[in-house]
Amino acid sequence: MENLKKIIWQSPSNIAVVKYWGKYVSQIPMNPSLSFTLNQCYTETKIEYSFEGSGEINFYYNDQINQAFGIKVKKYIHSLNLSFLQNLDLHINSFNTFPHSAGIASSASAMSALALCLTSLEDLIQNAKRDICEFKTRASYLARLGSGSASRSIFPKASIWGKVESIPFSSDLFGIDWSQQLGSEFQAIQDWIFLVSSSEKSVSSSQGHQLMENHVFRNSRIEQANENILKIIHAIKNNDWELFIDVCEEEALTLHGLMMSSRPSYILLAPDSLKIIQSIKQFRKENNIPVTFTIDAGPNIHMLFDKKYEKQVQEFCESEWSEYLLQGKILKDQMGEGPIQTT
Ligand code: 2P0
Repeated sequence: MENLKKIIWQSPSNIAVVKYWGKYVSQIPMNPSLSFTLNQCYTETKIEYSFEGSGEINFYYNDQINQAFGIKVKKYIHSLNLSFLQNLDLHINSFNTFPHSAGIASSASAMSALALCLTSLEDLIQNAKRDICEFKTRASYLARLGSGSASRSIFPKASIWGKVESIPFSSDLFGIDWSQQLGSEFQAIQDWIFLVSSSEKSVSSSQGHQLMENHVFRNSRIEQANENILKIIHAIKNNDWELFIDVCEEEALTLHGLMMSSRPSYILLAPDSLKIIQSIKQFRKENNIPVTFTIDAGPNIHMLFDKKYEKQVQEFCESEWSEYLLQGKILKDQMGEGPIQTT
């Protein structure tokens, strides 16, 4: 395409400690969720656009046409009904810094990066004078429509998505920036991800959310998540790692418990997932170090701890999980500052 202009955003994945699991129509979550924004695990998306077009969209992943993603992306963009796109041709190219479908929320980073590009394009073409706060809210709103968890990736450090009565501005429609609320002991959270398996997930998140619709524990799960978000907010604000650990692990194991008790049921944890969980608990108990874990909808284990314990955690990995270290199967990430526009 001639006369191409471009927009590039890098947007990270995030890890939820109170989990979004179950939704109503239009991507409205059944319960509020809270996540930490990651740093190293991100998607970079470039949109090149030209004005003389007819609304054509081409999607490339790593510079190669990707049919499966392309269909999803086109469907998403069309569903947004953005009138300013009518006469634009879009040439979209994306890459991830981490293996997609590895159980690291790739849809969160991918959809948030795309939504940020679209929001920038909207600003540019409609000459909108949005402040940064309004810009992020709009991007988060658009990201949610692509993937619920993506609504939280827009913000630095920590985000809440879903209405919580006691949290001003919280909403089911977009995530909010919760970075200012972190206690001093939660300023440097590390997330070391044990890549137990990087094969395709046996159940997609969309299928997983659907399983909640008629789940026998549905109402008690919604109640539990609403209680847990208040507890974890209290814990993070007040540097209460003990309470944080309790809630974090309850949420992770509940998510898998819900999948195991769904109809049909799914077991996404692998033998190593359980071994890693047990060894983290043992390490915590023996050394009195506040390290915990969470899990997404897959077998990988996210080990969370404060940066000041990095040396001890490294020693733990070397002694207990050396084969994981040697094979590059421990991805060392940490809480990050959120998306960056590079062009
Ligand atoms: C979360 N997950 O809160 C939960 C915990 C996975 C486990 O949100 O259907 O890809 O695109 O809205 O956001 C994964 O689900 O689902 C997810 P859609 P999404 O991070």
